[in-house]
Amino acid sequence: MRLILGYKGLAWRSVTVPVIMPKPDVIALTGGYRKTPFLQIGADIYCDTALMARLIDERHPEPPLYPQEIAGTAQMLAQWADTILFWTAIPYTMQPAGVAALFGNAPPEVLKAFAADRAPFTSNMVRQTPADATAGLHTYLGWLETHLADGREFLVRGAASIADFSVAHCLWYVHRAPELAKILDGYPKLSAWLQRVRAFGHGESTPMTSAASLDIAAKAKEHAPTEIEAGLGFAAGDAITVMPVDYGRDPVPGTLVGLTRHEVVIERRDERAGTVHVHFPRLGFQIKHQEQSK
Ligand SMILES: N[C@@H](CCC(=O)N[C@@H](CS)C(=O)NCC(=O)O)C(=O)O
Repeated sequence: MRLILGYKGLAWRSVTVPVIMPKPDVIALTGGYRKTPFLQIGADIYCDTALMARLIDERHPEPPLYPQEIAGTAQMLAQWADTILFWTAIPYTMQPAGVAALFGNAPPEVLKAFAADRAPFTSNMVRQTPADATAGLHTYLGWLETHLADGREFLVRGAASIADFSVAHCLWYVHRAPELAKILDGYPKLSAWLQRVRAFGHGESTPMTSAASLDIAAKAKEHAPTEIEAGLGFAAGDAITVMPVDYGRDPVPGTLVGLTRHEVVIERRDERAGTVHVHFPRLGFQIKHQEQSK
């Protein structure tokens, strides 16, 4: 997301959230969605990078994230990166050399608390061993290298797109641990491409506290306009829950105020953040009537 903000040349404010639960100020805004990152504009909260990227592109169309002629391929590649490549990069980075680079000299309690916090995320997966993840990552890096074999600058037909940012995100994890980053040396075109994407920078970011963020939500006078498309199975005012289907499956309850093929929006009230609209992508999220989800 930061590279996308850099690509678009945007100024933004940044709130650092806790690495593990509890995250009371996050939950005040999202209603129970705990993943990082999310985006706030006033009292509208946008969860998941797929939706955040779409929103930023709608508000700031140039340069485009989804150039028309490659939008389909770019989004398929981005979805592959966000799921398959991500869940190969993570176990690859979580081997001892990666953990040492990420956590430095943190005491063992910190590592234990982190492992316990994330354990439910992978409880339904066959966890890749370092050997599995290394083999898988080599295969995927090889595939990506072939995309760039003709000397193109960016992954899909040479034009920068969402695909570049989704893939770069996964390789950022790999890149942060110098010992493990050596795996990239075997892929010179991909390494040069990663430099190119990272050169977009992060835009202009100013730190802000979570208290200030809650205050902005509480003081906002209006919400972004939403619509409920007919024929999608739910009606305005329905009491629903929205839940990611992959991992971190915390259902968020609220009143339906927006539903399209792209997003679902619920309204909820929080003592500190006021009346908040929480937006989720439709894809990859389950919507249920509240009585069904009990
Ligand atoms: N599909 C989500 C995935 C986000 C995700 O898995 N984030 C990780 C950190 S990179 C996370 O939330 N970990 C748990 C946490 O931060 O509490 C997205 O694209 O935003």
